[in-house]
Parts: sequence; structure tokens; C-alpha cells
Amino acid sequence: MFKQLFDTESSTFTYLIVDDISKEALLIDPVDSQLQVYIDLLSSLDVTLKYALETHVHADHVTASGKLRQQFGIQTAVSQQCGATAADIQLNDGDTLIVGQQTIRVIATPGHTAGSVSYQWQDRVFTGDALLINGCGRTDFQGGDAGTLYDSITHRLFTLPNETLVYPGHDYQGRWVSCIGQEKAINPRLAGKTRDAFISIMQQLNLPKPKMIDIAVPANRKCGVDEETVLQG
Ligand SMILES: N[C@@H](CCC(=O)N[C@@H](CS)C(=O)NCC(=O)O)C(=O)O
Ligand SMILES: [Fe+2]
Repeated sequence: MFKQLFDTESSTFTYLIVDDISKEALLIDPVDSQLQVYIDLLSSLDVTLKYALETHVHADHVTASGKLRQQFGIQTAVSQQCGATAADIQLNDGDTLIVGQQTIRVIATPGHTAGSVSYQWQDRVFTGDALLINGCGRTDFQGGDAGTLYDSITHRLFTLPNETLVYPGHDYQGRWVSCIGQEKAINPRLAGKTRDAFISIMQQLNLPKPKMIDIAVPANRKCGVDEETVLQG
């Protein structure tokens, strides 16, 4: 079973993968403000949450992974390159996560941030903010680097089969899913663009800082919860 959820406040997608036989589940990129939605969903599906995976340390919203850990005793997982030492599992390229009979593979796709990863499962890939539909994540903070992102997209994601479904970390224009073939063909930042051209596009974006960045980044390095505050009551 698979569900795509959306947080309208931050335009973030969260993904639920369930192994139908074992009834074990994982969430990718859960959002703090949606915690009760996840609790209700897991309960109504009668599934056991095992992992909360992050595609990166987010700058625009606080993760629900720490609260899910407190609630369900799950393990949180994030790339080792993120510096989020509070996470239970420090992921590296090629690692796999297992829920029942489902295998989720980690593909290192740095560039939006130094610790950005994608997760491949069955016929689809969850690209976080490395590859967005008709776009890509910005590269101007958290160790971001446009050349590195170009290499991640072209060498790692664009070498997946064209039919591979692309489920991004965000969409700001109401789109939900794409595929590798479509992004190769029509993504305006990548289709027919050299590495230098891509870098030049990224240098000229001049986007305002995410509103939540100063709160979200330090919080997300701790899985979105301050365990000491919780312990002190
Ligand atoms: N207005 C949003 C901006 C969020 C933002 O910058 N998102 C990042 C991902 S964390 C991004 O790469 N956006 C790509 C874009 O806006 O083109 C906010 O303040 O939170
Ligand atoms: Fe991001």
C-alpha cells in the first residue's frame, strides 16, 4: 500500500509505504503539524510504523520524526552527511531499509543540501528536493552546490529507467507525480542543459530565504524534538 500526503502550509509531500503482509510501514518526510493525521491514518489502517525517513534536514518545516519516535518507538533515519546525530540510523549510499517484504534503497543525491538522499522503492523514486517536477531544489544554503546537484540528477536519477515514477519532496503548483523520462525530456533546468548552464540558472534564482529556516534547521537536526526539554517536563 502506498499513500501520498500533502502539507499545504509548506507544500511538502509525505509518503506512506506499507507492506501488506506484515503490516509494517514507514513514512518519508513526515511534517510536525500533520502528526495527528499520521496517527489516525496508521490506526485506521491497523499498521505498525517502523521507520521515519528524511530525504534531508528540511529548512522550511519541522519534521514529525522525533514525535513519531516518542509515540511509537520507531527508528528515525537520515543521511550521515546531514549532521543530524539525534537520528537513530545514519544512512549512506546503497543502504537498504526493510519493511516486511519491501526494500527501500538509499541513493545519495547531494546538491540541494550536502546530505540529501533519494529513496527508491519498486517502480518509483522519492527524490526529496533534489529533483522536483519541472524544477529542482535550490542550492544556496546547507552545503548546497549546483554542480553537485547536476551530477546527482544526471548520474544517479536520470540513469534510472524512464518509466520510474518521480515523487518529489515539494510541489508549489499542484502537481503530484512525474517520471524520469518526462523530467529528462522537459525539465527546463535540465533538458538539453550543460552542467555550466545549470549552474548559471541556479546562481540567478535569487529566492527569498524560507520563512522557517532559522527554526527548522536546528530543530530538524534533533528530529524536530528537544528531548532534554521533554525529559525536564
Ligand atoms: N516560500 C517557501 C520557500 C521554500 C523553499 O525555498 N523551498 C526549497 C526547498 S526546502 C526549494 O528548493 N524551493 C525551490 C523553489 O522554490 O524553486 C518558504 O518560505 O518556506
Ligand atoms: Fe529542502
